[in-house]
Amino acid sequence: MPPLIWIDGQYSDKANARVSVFDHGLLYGDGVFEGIRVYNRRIFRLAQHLDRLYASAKGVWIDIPLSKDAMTRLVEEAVRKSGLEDAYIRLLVTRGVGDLGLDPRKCPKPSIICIVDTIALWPADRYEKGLVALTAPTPISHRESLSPRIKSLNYLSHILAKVEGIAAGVDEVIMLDAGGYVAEASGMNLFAVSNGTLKTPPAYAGILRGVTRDAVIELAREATYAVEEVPLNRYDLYTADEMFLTGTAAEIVAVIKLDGRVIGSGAPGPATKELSKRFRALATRDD
Ligand code: PXG
Repeated sequence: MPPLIWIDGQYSDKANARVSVFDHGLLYGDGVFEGIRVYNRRIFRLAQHLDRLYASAKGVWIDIPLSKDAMTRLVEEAVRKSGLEDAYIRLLVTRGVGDLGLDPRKCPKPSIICIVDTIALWPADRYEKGLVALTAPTPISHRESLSPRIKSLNYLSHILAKVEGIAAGVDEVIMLDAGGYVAEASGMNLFAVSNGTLKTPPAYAGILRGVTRDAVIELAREATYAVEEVPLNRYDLYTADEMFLTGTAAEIVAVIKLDGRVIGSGAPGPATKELSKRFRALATRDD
């Protein structure tokens, strides 16, 4: 099924979808976005994604020219029209078309783009065997610079980290914050499991608060795991029984080696497997 694209009121196919070269989203990365999954035609946690989108926009002083209700209807309609049962939605709001200067006052109206397509980050064997990861030399941006809580179109530090991992021949990278604590992966949140307790860095500390992260915390508590949102350093990851990553695109995937150290048994552990199962059940349930 080909991707379906909606740009400022018009549907197109991939070959015909066009944006202006004067769009500040392209010129400056001036915009915000969401990545959202559809399971069995149902959009997973759309309201939470839209809350985050509108909060990100507020964080960068973009006034989205559509109410949340209208945006909900737009995304639902695009998914329906795509005909896809399982899909990945990329929803963007850019500053809009302006001139070649930074001044956002030259951009009269933010542009809205909604792409409905599919995504697969890893081949199936990575979900079965787990990922090999490395700490990236590039840290995430300081929370008082460009807050990592804002899902902005500026992904260069995360992409640099990803490239550093690719150059080193690993599957994924772990990024540190300015204080040396572990923050997140290139596009995923991270969890360590030690003695039946899940630990993950606190959202306020300067990471993106993932929708999948929130769902996994809820599922883990339902499954009677203790969950702690605490600052973690690499030592906590090296010595954990299990480690896994969460994200809309990646879903849940184990990390079995970090910086050359084998994590736990060197295979996806029981908590990772149980939470993956519970996550799939939650995402695909039909009610
Ligand atoms: N941290 C960052 C920096 C992200 O970009 C997540 C965490 C997970 O959040 P959700 O809400 O999805 O659970 C993300 C989102 C990719 C890719 O190709 C990943 C994201 C967005 C776009 C592309 O890996 N992850």
